[in-house]
Amino acid sequence: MPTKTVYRGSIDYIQILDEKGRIDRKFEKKLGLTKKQLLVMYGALVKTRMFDDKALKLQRQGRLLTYAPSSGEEAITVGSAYALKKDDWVVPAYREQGMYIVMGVPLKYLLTYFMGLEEGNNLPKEFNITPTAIPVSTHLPHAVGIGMALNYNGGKKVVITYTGDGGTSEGDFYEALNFAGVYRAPVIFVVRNNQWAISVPRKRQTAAETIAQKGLAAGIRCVQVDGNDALGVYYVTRDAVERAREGGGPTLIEAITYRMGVHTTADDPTRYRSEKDVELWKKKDPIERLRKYLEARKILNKRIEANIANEAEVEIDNAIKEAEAAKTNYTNMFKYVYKNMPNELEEQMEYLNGFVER
Ligand SMILES: Cc1ncc(C[n+]2csc(CCOP(=O)(O)OP(=O)(O)O)c2C)c(N)n1
Ligand SMILES: [Mg+2]
Repeated sequence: MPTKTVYRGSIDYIQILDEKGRIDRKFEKKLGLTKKQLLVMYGALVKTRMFDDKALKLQRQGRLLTYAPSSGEEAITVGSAYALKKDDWVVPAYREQGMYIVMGVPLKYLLTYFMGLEEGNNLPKEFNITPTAIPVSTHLPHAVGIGMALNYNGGKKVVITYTGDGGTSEGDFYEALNFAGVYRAPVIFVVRNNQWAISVPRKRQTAAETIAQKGLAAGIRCVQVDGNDALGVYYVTRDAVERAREGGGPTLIEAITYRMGVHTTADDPTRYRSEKDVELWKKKDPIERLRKYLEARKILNKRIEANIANEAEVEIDNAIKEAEAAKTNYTNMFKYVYKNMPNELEEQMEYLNGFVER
């Protein structure tokens, strides 16, 4: 028998649209989204999926380097970014295509990045979005640092940052949560739990029942959401953003989804997982779900659907043309690592200069 219980935690789960696209009525009013806003959100999901399909084809044709698709996970990045203001900060990893689309970043930047050109990271000044971070979770302490700076400056902006289920096994993840909790930094951590870290399944990452509960030990609000429900993700993120703006500190959101395709174009999932799960998750598709709901409300019809697809296609095709015409200055990859370039980098740059001239 204990003398007393000193802590008891619980994790709430939110789903607003079920797998058949039926809405939970008690949330519909609270969401307060207009028909136009719902269509914009739907359009962003469709554009993200189309971008992915195109990018995969480009990679197979040798026109992009390694690419990390987000197919099936679009509701997480679209729904969460939709809760932000344009000048909020975003600290992404590498599978957040939907976020860039919602924030209005021209698609040529994403393509240029995946073509291996550093210029793709150099977004127009109007965006407070840090460069793509491939090293898993190393960007999370940076997000917290930005949050602490925002607090220090006394503003009302927030930071959102993304990582994967595997990313929550990293020390950087726990360190970031700890600092965010202690300093009540206005940071929203979004974990895209797609069940896989390349070939390592979620069960081999952690014995914890939920990933969300990892925030409890850091004294952080945490919540789990159906990551294939764009409205649910939007709702929990908006709540977290509002709290953070008002000084309520950080939130950890675990969004449950499934990685429908390859980890990256360098991966072959048939070597380590069964297609059965993929088939099961197809029925939970985030785009289908919102489409069914919008059709039932007569917000979406075949004509609007065709317009959305046409507009997205033109935008993506133009972005490909722009990206393929982009010029690169390879010295950029040396220039912005340190404020003052150390000798060894300078030597490497000079070596490459000689190589290029030959
Ligand atoms: C620090 C570090 N270790 C290993 C890798 C190689 N790597 C790239 S992605 C990845 C798995 C990440 O899985 P998860 O966090 O679940 O994100 P997902 O790719 O599923 O979106 C690994 C191990 C890396 N990029 N950085
Ligand atoms: Mg993962």
